[in-house]
Amino acid sequence: MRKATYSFPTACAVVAVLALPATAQPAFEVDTVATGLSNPWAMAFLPGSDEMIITLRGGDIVILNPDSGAMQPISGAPNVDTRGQGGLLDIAPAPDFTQSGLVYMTWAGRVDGQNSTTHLGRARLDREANALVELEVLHAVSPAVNSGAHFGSRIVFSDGHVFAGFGDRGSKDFGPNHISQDLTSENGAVIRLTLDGDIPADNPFAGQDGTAGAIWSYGHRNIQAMTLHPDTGDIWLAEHGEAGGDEVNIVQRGGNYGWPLAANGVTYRGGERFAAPHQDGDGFISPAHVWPAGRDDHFPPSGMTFYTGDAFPDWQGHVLIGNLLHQYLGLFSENNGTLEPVARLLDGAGHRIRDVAIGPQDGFIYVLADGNNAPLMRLVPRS
Ligand SMILES: [Ca+2]
Repeated sequence: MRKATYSFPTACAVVAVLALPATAQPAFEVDTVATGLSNPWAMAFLPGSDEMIITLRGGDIVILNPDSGAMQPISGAPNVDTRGQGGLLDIAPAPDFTQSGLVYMTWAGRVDGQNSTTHLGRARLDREANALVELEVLHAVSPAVNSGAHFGSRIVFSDGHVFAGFGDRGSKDFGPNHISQDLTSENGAVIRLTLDGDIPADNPFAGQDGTAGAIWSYGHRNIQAMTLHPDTGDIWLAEHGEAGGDEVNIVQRGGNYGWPLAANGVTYRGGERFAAPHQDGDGFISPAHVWPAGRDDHFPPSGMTFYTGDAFPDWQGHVLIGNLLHQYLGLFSENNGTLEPVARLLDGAGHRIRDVAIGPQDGFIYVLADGNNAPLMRLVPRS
């Protein structure tokens, strides 16, 4: 395993005061909670504690106290394959974390020879030993592929099950045999498993010949965000398109989300269309929101969450989505499954955004940047 390096954080410091554009948005300050994170990918607050757990793509895990800035490395992370976009990816405490201490993770791992795939596993956090112990691989996405691209991935818990979303491994076969349209392939899909990693008998394709029973929805390109709607309980996800065509989707059981047969993006080279854009009646589930083709407009998403805290009352029920390429945190209003852009937060601050979370106690907006010397920031209302 290749280990990344990281440094310990400095104490919290207010580094900038940003006011939003002239609309009636609340002003906020940006605290730097920690600095020096080496390619962080995901963060989650640990229920029953003041701490958060953060993955570093190179294969390390740290626990951070966001108020003191104290950071503790945690041993026992899985072995990861860091080629390309691989490495240690998402992390999420189990629904019964306060009793079980279990955390679920996804990562890119080598399977055989040059072939790698996204793994879903869990381990128990022994906080006194600063270790993850009893690591179990619950599922390895099939088939493994010789590619360093598009591993996904995110984890959410719903309905007593674990859901995880994956990518298409960068396949450029834009026809009907694409890996995301192949029901024997779990790439480019959302899967649903029991918390122990078994395939539930009531999954849409379970028990059918020529299908992978773990699949819940398919026809996705590269899922980078998954979160639950706070009122409906629906799973929302965000996925990267080709050049443009980035999408937010509301996940339906057995749904086909169209990639690459319906796509609003264009090819990276030359910018030509390779598929009809999503449209009603095409047999695919249209996105809740789609960004158009064109490199200046597109919105390669990272983490996504609904705002549910008390610190920014005007933003209750709004959606926050990180934008990697254009380096801001998008704020959107949501109404009956449609999004409207409201503001670009942290625009001009110079950070690719990797993940976003709401502090369960303080309601502050925690924003994890991307990069080899990345900060964790939080947005705090300006008093
Ligand atoms: Ca789609």
